This record gives sequence, structure tokens and C-alpha cells, in this order.
Amino acid sequence: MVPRVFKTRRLPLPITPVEEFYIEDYSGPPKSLRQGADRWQLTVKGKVDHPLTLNYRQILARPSVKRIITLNCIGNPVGGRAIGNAEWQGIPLKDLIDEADPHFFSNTLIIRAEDGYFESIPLRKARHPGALLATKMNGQPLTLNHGYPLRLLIPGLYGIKQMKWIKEIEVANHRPKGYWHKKGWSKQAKVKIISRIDLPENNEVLRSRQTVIRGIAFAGDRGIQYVQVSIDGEKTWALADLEKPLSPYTWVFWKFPCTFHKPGRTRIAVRAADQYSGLQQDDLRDPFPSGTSGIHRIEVMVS
Ligand SMILES: Nc1nc2c(c(=O)[nH]1)N[C@H]1C(S)=C(S)[C@@H](COP(=O)(O)O)O[C@H]1N2
Ligand SMILES: [Mo]
Repeated sequence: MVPRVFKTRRLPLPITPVEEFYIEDYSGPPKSLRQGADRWQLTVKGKVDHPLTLNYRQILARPSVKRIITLNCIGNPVGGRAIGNAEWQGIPLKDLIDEADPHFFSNTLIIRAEDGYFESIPLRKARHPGALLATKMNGQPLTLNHGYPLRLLIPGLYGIKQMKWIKEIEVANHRPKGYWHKKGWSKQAKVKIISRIDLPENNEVLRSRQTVIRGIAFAGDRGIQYVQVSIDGEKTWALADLEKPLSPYTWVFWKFPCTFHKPGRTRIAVRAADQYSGLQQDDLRDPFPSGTSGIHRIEVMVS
């Protein structure tokens, strides 16, 4: 799993421009969609009373909503940039599922995409009030790289569940392993708490003893409760200031104004807590198999 990242600025913008948004897929955009979506259609089928087939025009004609949702790749390493935030527009997944009217005993959605990728999601998760079948990203039709004509977003889950180029949604009562799940990655793919230092950068030389440390923190749909920063080799921690997130499903920007007491090499670390499970733990630093919540540490030279 090797996401393509585009680091064009030191501190990210609250909404990631499309050209800077990381890209991850196992074999690139499907050929069938390169000429447009004229022949594309979405089918909702399986254990439902009202199977549906919708073409692109019909999907665009439906009432749509806008949601700001951050996407994080399960393979994103500690301090990594395979995370981005966008305003997505489309139809709530829940509305489409309800319209198809799943049978009482069904419990799973199997979602298939034009590139052969597929994933399964518990029906309960798919009914998340924030889950969206998006046609637009930051006000523009989705680009081919980001899932044109239709992609899924489910707050609280890693990118592996956020299918691009969707063509089929099957309601079922069995749970097949998804593409990455077969390769040993997490089946649930629930996002872990992460926090990252963006400014200063690792090994930067600081000309002044006074500085403002900045970065982001993210915990899916669980919200960030607080962020703590340490500038003394993790002996003590102090609270950072949080900006109000753009939605309940996005990253949070934090800042930490501070004064270093002595010159020389200084270690900076950050950790965050979500609203439910408490403080970020450092025990799982390897993104495989279920994402990392390792603590981001950098070293700077204070002159
Ligand atoms: N159809 C399809 N959807 C996919 C993938 C894929 O390979 N095929 N990769 C997933 C992974 S691993 C991630 S992290 C996100 C990345 O979305 P992005 O490329 O728009 O940033 O897409 C997900 N959706
Ligand atoms: Mo990913």
C-alpha cells in the first residue's frame, strides 16, 4: 500500500485542494471511465425489496447534501501525509439503502467498483448519518483519480473503505473479505487517533527561542478532545490550543506557542485524545495491519 502524496506547503490548508489530495488505489483509474460516465450505472441489488439502477444523470438529479470529511489511508505512517480533507457533495447512502428496502435479516453491504476492487461494510455502519455517495469534491465533479463518477465516504473508517468508481451495492447477509482484508489488513478499518507536527519540521534550525508549534489531529467521527505537546523529551506535556473543526468528521488544527529555555537539540512530541477512548497510545507504530496511532516526534535545533 503506497499512497501518492503531494506536499506543496508546510502547513496544510483546512480544505485540501484536489491537486494536493493524496491518491491511493491498487491499479489506477479504470479504463472504462476514461471516456466519461455515459455507459456507467449504479445498481443496488441483493436482499432488497426494491432493486435500483441509476445512471449518472439520475444520480445528479437527486437532492444532494454537502459534507466535510477527512480521509486517512490505513497505510499512512506516523507523521505521514496520506491524509486530506475535502468538501464532498452527493446523496446520503442511508437514503439509497432505505429506498432499496433491505430484508430484515440482511446485515452487510458488499460494494464493488469498476476497477475490480470490492469491500464489505456492516449495514449498521453504512447507515451512519454522515455516509455519502459523492459526485463532487470541493465544488467540482470528482476527478478520475478521486473516483469519478461516484465514490463512497463513511466517517470514522480508513480510506480502504472509501470506495472509488462504485458500480454495485449488494445487500447481503454474509461478509466476504475485501481486497485489502485478503492481504491481511483490518476488516473493520476503524480509524485510530493520530496527531502530527507540521511546523517546525524535523531537523529545522530555529532562529528564535520563541516559536509556535503547529499541526493537525484526527480521530474520524469521534472528535478530538484535546492535544498535548511536549518540548522536554516527553517528561512533561501541556495542552495545545485547538481550532474549531469544520465538521464533526474532520481533522483539527492545533497550535502551541512556546519558549525554549536553552539552545541546542530539542525534542518535540505530540499526542491527542478523542472524545471516547482517551489518549493516543504509542504501542502500535506499524500501519500494518490496522493503522497506526504512534506518537509523532521531531527534533529541532534551537540557536
Ligand atoms: N475502487 C477503489 N476504491 C478505492 C481504492 C482502490 O484501490 N479502488 N483504494 C482505497 C484506498 S486504500 C484509499 S486510502 C482511498 C484513497 O482515496 P483517494 O485516492 O481519493 O485519496 O481510496 C480507497 N478507494
Ligand atoms: Mo489507503
